[in-house]
Amino acid sequence: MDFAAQVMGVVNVTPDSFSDGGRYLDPAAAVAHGAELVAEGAAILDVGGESTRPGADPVGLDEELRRVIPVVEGLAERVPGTAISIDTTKAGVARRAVTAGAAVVNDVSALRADPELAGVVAASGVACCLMHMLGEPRTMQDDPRYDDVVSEVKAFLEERLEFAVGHGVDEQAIWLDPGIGFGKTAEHNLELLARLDEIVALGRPVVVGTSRKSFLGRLAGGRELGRRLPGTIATNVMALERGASVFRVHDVAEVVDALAVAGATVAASEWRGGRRV
Ligand code: HH2
Repeated sequence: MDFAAQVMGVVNVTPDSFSDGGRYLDPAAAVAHGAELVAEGAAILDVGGESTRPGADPVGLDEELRRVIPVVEGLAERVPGTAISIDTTKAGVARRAVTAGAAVVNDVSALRADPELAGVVAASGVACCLMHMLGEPRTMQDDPRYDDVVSEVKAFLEERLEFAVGHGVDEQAIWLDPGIGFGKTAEHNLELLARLDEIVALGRPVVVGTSRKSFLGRLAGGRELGRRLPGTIATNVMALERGASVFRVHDVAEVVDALAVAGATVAASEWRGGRRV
């Protein structure tokens, strides 16, 4: 099994993101933060200009462009060997971000929000992350229900994968994400993490984003944002063990270390007396 985990560092250029809103609104601050995350071991930087936290208001195209494009341009110059991901649902943002140097489009709507985004991804040949979300950010946490969350998320991702390929996106460039916290209760999140191997079985790299999310705080007895790193590490280590490939986090240095140790331990468990068992 290959445990070449890649850490995706989060660079939010928003006033209202749930954990770091307003900290990196100035492009220079966002670029400096991204460079710091790369020095800490991030292989990918995910630049976002629209918060998707529960209850967040949508952002218009011009405002989103104004926030993210200078940051993508700045990062492309400052950390040229790093893959830059643009976290957007808009074709207009993805198009400009790719021109500015982005190599990944991370779409939390899985190509449902903007009918033109699939074409932009296909034409530019960049990688694309398709994420599951039930409902839309404003209302997604209002009593989400599933019969079997894992089977339903898996069927959704399979359908979106087919949709993307049908619209000319190279299958090899597609990543899948169960969308932890996007229209899910804590129990749904836990079941998705526990049975992540079923999503991995779809055969595409799986991305997980648990970083600092509220269910981690609740499970640990009511931890505020600043005290959710242990839960972030625990869930990312478990996701690694179940075959995830990309780990989207705010606290890069700590997660890189945890995944290095966890990955080495999993690899050691597969070898006995110099032989793979
Ligand atoms: N989570 C968030 C945003 N984008 N993309 C993927 N692929 N997977 C995720 O789990 C994911 C994501 C939410 O986190 P954050 O960016 O910190 O907050 P906000 O949406 O408030 O900006």
